[in-house]
Amino acid sequence: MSRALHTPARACAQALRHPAIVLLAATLVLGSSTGLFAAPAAKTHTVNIEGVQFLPATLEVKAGDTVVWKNKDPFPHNVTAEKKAFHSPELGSGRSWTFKTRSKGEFHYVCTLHPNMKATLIVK
Ligand SMILES: [Cu+2]
Repeated sequence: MSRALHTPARACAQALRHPAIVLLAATLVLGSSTGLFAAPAAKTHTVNIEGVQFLPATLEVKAGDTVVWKNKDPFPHNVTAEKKAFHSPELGSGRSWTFKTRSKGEFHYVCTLHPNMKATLIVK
């Protein structure tokens, strides 16, 4: 009789040990996705195009961040980096262009329609 009670108890203990491992694994996965172990989540930055200028003229972001250029002028502009590291289509009034950064570096860019419009995107 005592053996009959002992065996199910041990089986129960083994079954409990297993979920504990699952729980630990789940905690680790959750921890990495919530930023406990991983780098902070990517951000989105905005550069306004207004008064024939890029504002801010210099923007520093982290690789993986996204940059959105918004044309607030009543006429078209574009965003064209040196060596075409990135290059938007022509952006009509009110249009925006989104670019997700990948490579690190200092990128000087202009609007080819108004070459005096110069700005810099620094990706760290
Ligand atoms: Cu322009």
